[in-house]
Amino acid sequence: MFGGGFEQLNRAILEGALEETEDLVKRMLEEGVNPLEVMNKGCIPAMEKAGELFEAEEFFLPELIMASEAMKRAVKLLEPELAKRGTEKKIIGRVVIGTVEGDVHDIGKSIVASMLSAAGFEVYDLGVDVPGETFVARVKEVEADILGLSALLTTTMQRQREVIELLTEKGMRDKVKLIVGGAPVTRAWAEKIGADGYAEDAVNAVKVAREMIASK
Ligand code: B1M
Repeated sequence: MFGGGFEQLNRAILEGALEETEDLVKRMLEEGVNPLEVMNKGCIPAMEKAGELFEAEEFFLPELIMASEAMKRAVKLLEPELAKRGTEKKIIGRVVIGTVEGDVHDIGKSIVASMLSAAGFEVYDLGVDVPGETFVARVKEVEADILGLSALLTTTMQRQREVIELLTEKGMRDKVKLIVGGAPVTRAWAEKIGADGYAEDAVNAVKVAREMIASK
């Protein structure tokens, strides 16, 4: 069912069909499909399409919310399977992650958090709409190696810069490596605001985080 199955799952998510989404994901996992492939081919394209339809005003907020809800159900089923595939048992580093203040988009950030966790990082996911002060306090409290800031809106990208400024103000900038990400975020933006790393997706976020730990 794989090729067609991914399309079917994309459609179910897009339609916000919660039960169908869950059934399809469960079936794929039972059939031994790689959970990362289910995520990348069966789920993420549906959210990309939802964004396009929203932009074209063919989708409005209620549809977007339903599609997100279906996506979250899929992610919930996939998370433990992704974690099981994590080969490293030893904790390789501590990561504090969250979506910046004013921004409630949590799907991408949560995928990044689960993948980091599966890769052997101890992850402190602070959720969404997280004030800069909260990030800084948590980094200090858990002595994080890495701070990950997600932003999905062009307006909230600016908060990433502010968190970096706050870390500098508190004399903590050299204590933690910073990764930024989210749909509008680019490598150029990451460099401009002085972040240490940028990742376009969850797989790359793990790669960048590993490199950061290795170079410490
Ligand atoms: Co919103 N939204 N949304 N939304 N939403 C976008 C971002 C938008 C591009 C849609 C559009 O117009 N095409 C647009 C932003 C435009 C802009 O800023 N220029 C937009 C808008 C405008 C809004 C509202 C303002 C709408 C309104 O109210 N009128 C509002 C804002 C609310 C707020 O935050 N204050 C809003 C609300 C919502 C919902 C609540 C309905 C819902 C979110 C539900 C939820 O998360 N619980 C929602 C959704 C679902 C989307 C889209 C359609 C999909 C986002 C998503 O989940 N993608 C989105 C369109 C789009 O992005 N194509 C859109 C799937 C996810 C797997 O990808 O999040 O990109 P992504 O994460 C990826 C990478 O970016 C990366 O890895 C992830 C996995 O591969 N990544 C990182 C993410 N974080 C990372 C961190 C890292 C590293 C990599 O290191 C730390």
